[in-house]
Order: sequence, then structure tokens, then C-alpha cells
Amino acid sequence: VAATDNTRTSLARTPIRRAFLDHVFYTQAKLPGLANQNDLFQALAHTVRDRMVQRWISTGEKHLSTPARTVAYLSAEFLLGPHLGNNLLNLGIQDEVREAMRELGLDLDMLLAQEAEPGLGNGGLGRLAACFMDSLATLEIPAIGYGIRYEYGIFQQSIIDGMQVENTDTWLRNGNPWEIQRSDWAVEVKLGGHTEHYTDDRGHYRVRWVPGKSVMGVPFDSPILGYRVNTVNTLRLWRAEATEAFDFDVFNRGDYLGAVNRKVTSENLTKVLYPNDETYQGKALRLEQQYFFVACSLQDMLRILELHQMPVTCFHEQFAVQLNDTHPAIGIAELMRLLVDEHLVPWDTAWHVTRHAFAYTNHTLLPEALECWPLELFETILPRHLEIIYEINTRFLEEVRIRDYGHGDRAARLSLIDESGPRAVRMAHLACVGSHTINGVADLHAKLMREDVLRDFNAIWPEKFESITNGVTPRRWLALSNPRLARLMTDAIGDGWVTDLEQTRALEIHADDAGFRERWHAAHQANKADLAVLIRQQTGVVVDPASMFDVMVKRIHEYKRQHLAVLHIIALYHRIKSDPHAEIVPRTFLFAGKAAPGYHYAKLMIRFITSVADVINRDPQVRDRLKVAFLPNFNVGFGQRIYPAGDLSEQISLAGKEASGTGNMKFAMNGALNIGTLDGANIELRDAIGAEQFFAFGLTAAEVAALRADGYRPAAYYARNPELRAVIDLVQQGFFSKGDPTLFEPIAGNLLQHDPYLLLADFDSYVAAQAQTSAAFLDQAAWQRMSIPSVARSGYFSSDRAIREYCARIWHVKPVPVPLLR
Ligand code: 26Y
Repeated sequence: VAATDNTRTSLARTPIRRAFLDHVFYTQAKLPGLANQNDLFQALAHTVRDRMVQRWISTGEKHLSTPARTVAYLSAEFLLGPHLGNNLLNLGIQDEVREAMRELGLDLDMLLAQEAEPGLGNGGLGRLAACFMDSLATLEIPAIGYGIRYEYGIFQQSIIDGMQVENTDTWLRNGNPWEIQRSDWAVEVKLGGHTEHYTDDRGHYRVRWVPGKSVMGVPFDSPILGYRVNTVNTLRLWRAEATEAFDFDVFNRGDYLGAVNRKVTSENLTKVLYPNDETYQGKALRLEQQYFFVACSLQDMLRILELHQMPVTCFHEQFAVQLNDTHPAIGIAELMRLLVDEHLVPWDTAWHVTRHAFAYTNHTLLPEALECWPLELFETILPRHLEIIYEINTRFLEEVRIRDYGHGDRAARLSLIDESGPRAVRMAHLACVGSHTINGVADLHAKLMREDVLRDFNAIWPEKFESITNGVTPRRWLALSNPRLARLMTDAIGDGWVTDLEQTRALEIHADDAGFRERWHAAHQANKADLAVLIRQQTGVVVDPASMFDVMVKRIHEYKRQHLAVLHIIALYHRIKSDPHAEIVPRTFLFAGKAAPGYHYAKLMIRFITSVADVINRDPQVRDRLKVAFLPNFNVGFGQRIYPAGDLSEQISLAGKEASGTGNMKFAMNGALNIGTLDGANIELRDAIGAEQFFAFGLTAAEVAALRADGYRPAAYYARNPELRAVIDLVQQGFFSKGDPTLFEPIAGNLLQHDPYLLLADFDSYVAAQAQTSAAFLDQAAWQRMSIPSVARSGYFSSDRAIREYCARIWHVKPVPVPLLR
């Protein structure tokens, strides 16, 4: 059935080399001598893609012929990172390809560096979707990822004069060798207009949606290959295009330029990823994006259902639809519309199907991240969906009233419509009502979700709530990114850990072996030396690989408290200035992360970091004991170089604010120790790895609540702690802003007067925990004795474990092994 041409399928070195040269010639149309670096990358990517296609088609055939439930993971973000290295790893041809390229005088690392990264996400939520896609394929679960093919992904960050500058991310500029456009499966999506209610000629009450405009959704498919299995799942991303039929009239009326303009407008829909995370803005285009990709995806699922010759009322038997936060929650109303309006399914049947299909993952408790669409805006774009939401709401609140007689205001609190201010649609409530399961992403987060934002839903449906702690894929985040450590591990315990991370437990006994510790240390030092070169290239800062690499990489946010780390750095600096001979363990503080372009405070936090770095790095009295660098444009590819080189990882959000965190897991897996608050998955990480290997500090979530209830007075901490006072005074005097006391006053003054994230309350205990990390780092043998168990006990934080839990507790799906078609 499938192609069996050896040059396109063989995994051996010589056919790979031949196939590569073939692609330089026939795909890039270049003589090898004239091929540029991008030609060479494209040729290699196509060589690898060919080897995946046979498995991809085999997977499609198997899934079509096997009645098995498929996971549809709906996410507005997929933060995949570069494909090539990961595909080589999962295919098991890293060595063959490296050698084949070497025979041609080419360096594989140079080719890998050519790939533009698909940065179609902001941070943790988008990266989680990518880790989950990897685990689903590796576990041989039938799954489709549905999302948006943004023409511009997350912006490129550069630092100019210490400040963030944004540039567009033109990731598609050189073409994308991994995607296949499937125009034959394009669908139409309606938007705007109005509805008409009428009785059809058979006496049925019906609703017609007369749209104001429509756009086409064209799917672009990328293969997601599992590790050393034949399963290749599909990531299907939708691009908006103009509908030709719709503009036909305009063309005929002669308004050619007007028609072209409308075409441009339609295509704006999938132009750019919104760069906000955790801060919601009621932007019409974003609602259109959300509805667009969800409507495309549901039509696509109905098409697949028809291929299986199943009726629409069996939708929930074929698909487990997961909502990655509320961004795709409109899908609940859309499936109801498709079933009721277009397929004439009775409301109650349609509601049964919908509630058995959808499940919802909540990723945040921050009120500013909760999506609430103003009613007028919602009605303008989705008039029929608003009616459907009203109907869902009426029936839901009626059910609540019957079950909950006497609790007058609970109904108002549960309502899908917020009527406390300007009326708005509460997307989290829609997601809860239309889903069979609602899950949090770490135990503390799931608990706070039940007690706080979704308290009333927990009161009526406690059985709907689940907690599934996040995980990260050990393929990309260990096997691929840290080959030195991976080799050492495999030499010691075999390679089973790559798909069963619990096996790393066997490393623990090696912590007592001085020779092993020495090799462990050497691998880590080599990673640090590599990173030092990169830091020098990118920032000009020269760092010592022997110093402690103290790393904080994540989106810049007040709640994540990068500025708390800066206060600690200033405290150390102040100690040196007060006593030039003070005992200071040499440290390199590394920061990286993007601030939302409109989030002024976060941008000021970046400027705060770079300004403090400027002063400290140039002060001769510091004698290189402290170095601070802000590394520009943090992304997945860069993460692959940073996580393996960290000694200490900063996870210092205010307790109760970070839903889970996943960087903490990546660092732990690579042998770094975490310093962190008892927040999100930090708590479980500390329990798993052992309190001795986790430097915990700060208020607990309960203590935060109690302190707030008592009335929090940050100035009292300033008055009480002389070191804190000295630190804040330096900032307020303009010491880090060339004598300008106003520049960082929004930080210092705000901390003294409001301090909404309780930095001053946690400062003392943070500095004390940092002193422990310094003491521990002085004894390198003891540090290795902590680093090895950190990896050995990180097995729980594999996304394979997380996905197994989703399969068993939410999706009720099973693996479908795929035989290779020949
Ligand atoms: C509404 C819109 C502006 C919005 C866009 C992106 C809201 C939120 C987001 C992204 C949220 C996010 O990334 N949340 C993170 O999810 C991770 C995976 O579950 C968690 O580990 C992390 O704690 C959480 O902040």
C-alpha cells in the first residue's frame, strides 16, 4: 500500500545520505555546492519527514479501521519548539544522521540551529500542550491536537538599553517543511449577523443563523511522532482564508479592490498570537480566533465521524474533547448548535452528547486571567451562540434551584452570565457546565480551585473535580537537551528511563559512588561551559562555569516575583560593599523570559534586572563574585540549553498563585536543585525529591490568606529588617538608575505601600534559604549527593504519567498499537 522506496524509508546511514543529496537537488533545486544553510536544513528535514510519513499513514489507516476513542486536544497554543532534533531522537537515527552529514562535511548541530522555532504559545500552558502531544504519541493513544496556525508566533524579544523591544516572529519565512496543507478538508466558518426563528414545513421549530461574514478554515497538518513507536499523531492547525463564494457578488458588482480588502481582513484572523498570558483583554479578534479554530475542529470531527459511519449522536463515543483552559470553551455552545440547529438532534440528546464529550482543564486562579466576554461584543460576533448559552443557563439554573432550594444568591454566582457589573459571558462557567470533568494542574491548585474560583460548582458537583499534576516530556527535556547526562544515565541503568522515568530511581545507589559523582559533575560542568559561551555571545557578559548558576527562566510577572530574586542579589551586593572581604559563594544569576508588550510593570521588572546587572557586573569591588545576565528571547530551543546547565532553579511565586509550574520539573530532571515557595507543583516536587533536596521558604497559601485577613503592612517589614531597608533604600536613591530616584519608584514605592505579592513578607525567609544554598554549594561532593537523587526521584513528573492519568480518569481511552504498512 505505502511507498517502499528504500531511499525514502530506510533508517540506515548510506540511504539517508543519498536521500539528503536527493532532496538538495530535487526539493531545493540546488547543486550541493550552491546550497545555502537553509537549503541543507530543508533537505534534511524532508529526509526525516519521509521516514515519518510511512508511520503517519500507517497510523491513519489503523485509527480508521479500529473503533477506538480519540483524544481531541483543543488548545489556542502549542509551544512545540524545533521539530528536527526531536524527530531524529524519536526515530532513533541521531547517530546515523550525524555520521551521514559528517561524511558530507556537514555539522548536524549547525543544521539543527537553522530551524525556526514554531513558537505558537506564550508559556506554560502552550508548552504543556506540546509535552502532552509527545506523550500521547509515545503511549500510542489516538489523538489529534487542534489549534491555530498563527502566521506570527510569540514575538522575538531583544534587549536594547536594558529594555525589552518586540519584533515580529516570521517563523514561516523560509517555509515549514513539517506541515502539509490539506485544502480538501477546508471548512467554512460563519461570524456575526443575526438569527431567524421559524417553523419549517414539517412543523418543527427551527433557528437559522444568517451570518454577517464567513471565512474558510484550511487545515495544516504536522506529524507528531512517538518515541520508538509507529504511532504518528496529527497536530492540525487552522489558517483563515477568504471565502470566494461569499465575495462573488462584490466581484460581479465591480468592487474589485473592496473584495480584495475583505480577503485581507479575513486572513487577519490567524495572523498573530496574542502575547498576553494570564491577563485577559476583551478583544473581538481574539474571540473570533477562539471561535474560528473551535468551529473548524468540530466540523472536522464530524467529518471523521462520518468516515467511521457513525451518527452524530455518537460523537462522545468517538471523541474525548479536552479544553485547554477556557480559550476553546465556546466549543460547548458550538457543538450544541451543530447538533440542534444543523443536525436536528433534540436538545436533551445533544446536551447528553456534549456533556459526555467535553472536559476542562483550569490553569489559573488569577482573577485577571479569567475570560469574561462583554455581552454586546459576544452577541455581535456569535448571536446564535448567545441564545444557546441563555438556553443552557436557564436549564442549568432551574436544575440548581430545584436541588438547592433556599440558597438565593448561589444561582446568581453560578450563572453563565455575570450581571454584577456590565453584563458578560463567564467562559469558565460555560466550561464547567458543559464538561463531565474539571481538573486542576497540581494538588494545591486543584484544592484552591474547589475552594475559591469554582467553589459553587464544587458545592453542586463535587464528583466532577479532579487533580492531575502536570508533567514534562523526558524526551525533549532530558534525552534530547542533555545528551551528556542522558548517556551517563543510560550507561548506569540502561535506557528504559526514556519511556519509564520511574526507572531513574535505580540511579540513587550511584550517588554513593565517587567515580559516578565525578562523571556526573563533569557532565554538568560541560553543560555550564557550553552555556557560558552562549551567554558571552548573546550578552557580552563573561561568566565563570565554576560559579553557581542560579537561574530564573519563565514569563515575567509580578506574581512570579523576579523582583524578589533581584532584592536578594542587591542584598548580597550590599554585603560586599559594606565588607569587601565578605564570604560570598560566587554566583551567576541568569534571568530570561518575555513580558507581555502592554504589561508596563513587567517591562519595568526587566529593566530593573538589567540595571542591577549593569552596576554589579562592572563594579571592581565585586571581583567577579556576582554576575547577573538577562538572556534575551527565551524560547523552547534556548530552554534546551539552559535547563541542563542550572545549579539552582528559582520557583519563587507567592504561594497560591502559580497553578503548577513546569520549569521546576525540567530543572529537577536535569539535576538542578530548586529553591521555592510551597506553591503549585513545588509542594509535590519537594515531597517526591525530599525536603533536603528542596530549599523551601516563605508563607504557605493558608498563611498568605491569614496575613491578608489581618491587614498586611509591608512597611513594618522594612522597618524591622536592616538589610531589607538598605536594599530598598539603594533602589529609592536611584543607585541602580544613574541617580534617578523616579525610575524604579513604581517598584520600591509599590513594595513599601502595597506589595500585592508579599515580597517583603517573604524576603527574610528567602534570604535565609539562599544562605543554605550557598553553604550547600560549598561542599560539591554533598551537592552531587543531592543532585543525583533529584533526578532519580523525578519520575513522577514525566508527562507520560500525567497522560496516563488523563486516559484513566478523564478520557477513558486505551492505546492502539500501530503496525507498519509495507
Ligand atoms: C486569557 C488569556 C490572556 C490567557 C492566555 C494565556 C490566559 C492565560 C494564558 C496562559 C496561562 C498559563 O500559561 N498558565 C500556566 O499553565 C501551566 C500549565 O498548566 C502551569 O504550569 C502554570 O503554573 C500556569 O501559570
